[in-house]
Amino acid sequence: MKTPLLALFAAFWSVAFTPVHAALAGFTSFEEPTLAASMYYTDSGDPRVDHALQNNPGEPPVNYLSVGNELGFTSVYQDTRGSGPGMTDGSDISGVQADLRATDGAQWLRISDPDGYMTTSLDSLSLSGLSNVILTLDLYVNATSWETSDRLRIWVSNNQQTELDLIDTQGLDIDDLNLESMVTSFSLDLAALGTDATLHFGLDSNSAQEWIAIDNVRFNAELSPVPLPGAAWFLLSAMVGLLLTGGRRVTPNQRSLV
Ligand SMILES: [Ca+2]
Ligand SMILES: [Ca+2]
Ligand SMILES: [Ca+2]
Ligand SMILES: [Ca+2]
Repeated sequence: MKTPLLALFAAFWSVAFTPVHAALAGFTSFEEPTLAASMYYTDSGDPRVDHALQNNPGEPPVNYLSVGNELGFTSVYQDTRGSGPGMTDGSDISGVQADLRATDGAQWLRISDPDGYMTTSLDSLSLSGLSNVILTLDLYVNATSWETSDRLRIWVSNNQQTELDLIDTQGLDIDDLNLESMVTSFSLDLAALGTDATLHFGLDSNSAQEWIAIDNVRFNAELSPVPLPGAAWFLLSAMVGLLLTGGRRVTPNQRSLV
């Protein structure tokens, strides 16, 4: 009787007190998109009109459809400068690029000289069933002469329009922020977002040397234990209770003697 009793206890304990498990809820290192022959991305859209950016044959991908491992992403351009060529000038090294400075693997995502505002957004990630979700990523900022009119923003949003910034240099000069020519790692607790998270990278700049790159994006989390339905709790408790009294079970003969 002892062996099955102990086994049932062990099963009961493992179900009742399942520990949380660390999990990688989502990630991208920009290793899956296929590298292009050219480093240069040339937008075929109208730079005076805000629009989604398209992938162009032979050019670095600015959009990626996930195949189930790395998160996918899409990119948009906004005309914040009013008079520039936007991303149509053929000299913008944007999209997924191979680079020895990539902090994970061999590729990263770069945004360069959009002459406007380019934003790349990752696929929305469901946070349901997760707890203690921590977002981490690496940012590289090129060293050049930035101006206050340039803006670097990395933020996370949810479907309720809540936004959390990892960095926003609006009104500041990137020259003054100790970010240039180095990798800066960011970490953000996403508890305030609730059920979903969408990560965005944005750069508004207007010079070929004004560029940033992102790599090694990870959403680390803990898997919440799945609560047992009430009926399962009742059944498990009843089985354990039955076995606990098994050594004193009343037989038909004994009952007749009482
Ligand atoms: Ca990478
Ligand atoms: Ca440009
Ligand atoms: Ca500088
Ligand atoms: Ca500038």
